[in-house]
Amino acid sequence: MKRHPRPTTDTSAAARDLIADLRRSLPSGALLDDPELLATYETDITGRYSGSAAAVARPSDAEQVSTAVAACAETGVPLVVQGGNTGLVGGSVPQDGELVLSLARLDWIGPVDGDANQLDVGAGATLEAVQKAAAAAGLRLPIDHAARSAATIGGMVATDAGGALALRHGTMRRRVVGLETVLADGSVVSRMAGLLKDNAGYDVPAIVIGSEGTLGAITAARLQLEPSAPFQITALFGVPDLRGALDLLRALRQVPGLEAADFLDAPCMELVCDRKRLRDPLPSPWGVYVVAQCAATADVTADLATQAESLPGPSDVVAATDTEGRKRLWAYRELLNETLRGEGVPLKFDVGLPLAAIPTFDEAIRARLASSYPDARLYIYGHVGDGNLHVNVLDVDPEDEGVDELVLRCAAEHGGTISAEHGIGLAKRRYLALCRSAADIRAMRSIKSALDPAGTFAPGRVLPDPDEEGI
Ligand code: S2G
Ligand code: ZN
Repeated sequence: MKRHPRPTTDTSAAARDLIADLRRSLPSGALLDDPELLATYETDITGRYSGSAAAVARPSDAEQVSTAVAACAETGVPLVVQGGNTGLVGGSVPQDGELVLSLARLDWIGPVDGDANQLDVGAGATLEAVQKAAAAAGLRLPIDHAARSAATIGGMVATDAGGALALRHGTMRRRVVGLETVLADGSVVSRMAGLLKDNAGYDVPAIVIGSEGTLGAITAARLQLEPSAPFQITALFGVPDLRGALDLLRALRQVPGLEAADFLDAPCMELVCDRKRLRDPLPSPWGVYVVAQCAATADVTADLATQAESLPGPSDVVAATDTEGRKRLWAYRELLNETLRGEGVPLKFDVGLPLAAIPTFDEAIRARLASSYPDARLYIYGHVGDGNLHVNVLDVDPEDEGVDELVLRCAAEHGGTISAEHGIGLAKRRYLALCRSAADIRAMRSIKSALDPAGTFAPGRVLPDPDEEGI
């Protein structure tokens, strides 16, 4: 388990001042400092990142968030903002001595604005709760991923989360039409009108979206919903390899309403069928499995069949249009993450690649890992439609950063990014220069020093230490 390094300043005295301050200024029950109660906030979902919190503040509204942030600024104790603690890059758990600012209690969901098909939600509302609220109004929040029951909207906005539907609907950024955020001095910037055209001044909310809690604490968002699609079909294809998956994707783009094209390789399918006692989805094994989904206003089954028959290479397919049938087909893909966590501490990578580079990246990463880590188990899955691969490596010491550099360098060499949707956090900050220029990183530093000059928000996340820039 990688423990966060101790922050440079001695925070024990400052932490005591902070705790005393917050005891006075927050409602009772809003501050936890009993070590027994802190544990769940201190370790991430993979078990790879952990630290010890000075305390956990659990405000229930933006004003209390502002109070907590101002107290941290006053006492010099850094903070880490936490939603559902489903982050995967060590960005949502404390370094030793930090305050965890849990926004889970800001879980309110407003009424749907039926004129604009928009919805105001608190940062602590879970994705699943918001999806249900939208469905109750005959609408849809077209963003989804397997951690929906725990992941919060605030965390998803802070990381500009992607998920399976980004292929057609874009990432979280495209859903946000209003934002409220608390900045490092405790001031609250609120733009929740939801105007689709509003270019009055700099777009401060746009800078905070995707900043992973390093520029502000997001307390609320206004989300753009879409009308529900009356017809949905999920099809699970077997193809020989990732080149076959790209041929399939090209064909599926002709089908109206294509919104997702996820994949899993043969080791993934074998593992999830074995550990979750699932029947093989197709009569014979394939090198790669693609789970595609279309949501349309009319039945597109025939269009899908036509495109499936047009493929240049061998393939097989099983499809479903009913809710339970579609869930069964998605289960192979959705159960993968918990299955992999059940095997030990997975080293998880989330790279984005130009589509054409995916097969050569896949070949290169397999060869390099086999040569440097012959005993490692490798599982590759993700969202082939938007070039986002999740490379999961098991049976390697979680402290061994050699794997991180090998995978991330390989992605950069293939013209890709070291983070497509999970973010940089603490895990990848050393590698940012692999895919961002020095000028780009300098601009990021200017933004950080302008909005958080004292480094109150999440120090050490996203931006490399100056001496680390050489990677
Ligand atoms: C996925 C979810 C997080 C994980 O399954 O698409 O982005 O555990 C991942 O890898
Ligand atoms: Zn993903």
